[in-house]
Amino acid sequence: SNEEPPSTDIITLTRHVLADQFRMGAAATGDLTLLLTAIQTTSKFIATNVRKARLINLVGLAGETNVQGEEQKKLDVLSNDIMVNSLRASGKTAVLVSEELEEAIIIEDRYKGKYCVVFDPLDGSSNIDAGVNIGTIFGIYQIGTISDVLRPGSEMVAAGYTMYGSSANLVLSTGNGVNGYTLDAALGEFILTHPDIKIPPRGKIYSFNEGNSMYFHQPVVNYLNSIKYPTNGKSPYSARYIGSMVADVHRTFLYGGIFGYPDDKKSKSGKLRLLYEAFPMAFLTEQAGGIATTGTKRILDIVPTSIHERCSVFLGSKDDVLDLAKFYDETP
Ligand code: AHM
Ligand code: MG
Repeated sequence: SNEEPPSTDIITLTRHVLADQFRMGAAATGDLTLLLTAIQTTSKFIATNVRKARLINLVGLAGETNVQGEEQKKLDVLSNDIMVNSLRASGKTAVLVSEELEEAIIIEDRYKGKYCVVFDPLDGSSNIDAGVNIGTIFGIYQIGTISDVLRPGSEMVAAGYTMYGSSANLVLSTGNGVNGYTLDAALGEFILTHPDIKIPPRGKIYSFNEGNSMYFHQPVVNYLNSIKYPTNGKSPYSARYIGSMVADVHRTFLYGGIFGYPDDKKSKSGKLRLLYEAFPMAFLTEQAGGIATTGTKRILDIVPTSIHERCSVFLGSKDDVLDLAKFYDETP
């Protein structure tokens, strides 16, 4: 056969992150690598269960019981539980903030480490039951106390997401560019497949929920008109909207363009959550050479006032986001 022998020099996520830490020399203790190992494990667990969800009754409401009389767990509850358990057991965390939990979890002394992890265990909930791409989003701070959690996104030491689609893709930045890894299910390892992701400086795709148009503020309406009805012979942009932030952002990173979930007349602060949706994605966007803004200010500069607060989000290709920002500048 003409099949190539397998490479014996595969770059796993752990190997890649370790190499990065070696470069940092004495400053690196290996703690972040271990923490990321825990996150990888949760992503593998969630990926497996997303795939089996239909078969093992994970689809539907939490609190129901199955035919064996066991309590069913919704995928998002299950994903939250595995993340909390695994991050606590890693011994590397001090505080956990999850979209699924009203209050932050303070890790007991026995397991206490120096990192705070903010996460949305399973984002894109409206897509779960239809089998459409969903994902996990996470951000990591190095901290001491709970009050430290309310710090700007620019202080994150790492951020990433895992997209559960035709394959599981983990995209990660530890502050030195962005890399994408694909889960090799047979090996159970995330393998480097997308080294040094850079967002194209301009794209041809916009990704907004235009069903909210009647509530949009004028700068957003004007911007969308400008790309749908371009002057001087340019072609209009294409629309792509999945409704899972992870999938819409992932496509934006690879193909370019702009993703937006603005605040509007109805959702006064927007919909997306600052700590565990906007911050990690903004961190990755900037690390990949793009821009992430609320329309008027850099997302990573926002100082949070509460753990579940929301914010307006536009991110993607530099030139496209700058075009959008111009419409905000022009509106008094
Ligand atoms: P969720 O946390 O309830 O899943 O909501 C977040 C999701 C994002 O993934 C996505 O960008 C957005 O909500 C889509 O919202 P909408 O359905 O209003 O377009
Ligand atoms: Mg969410």
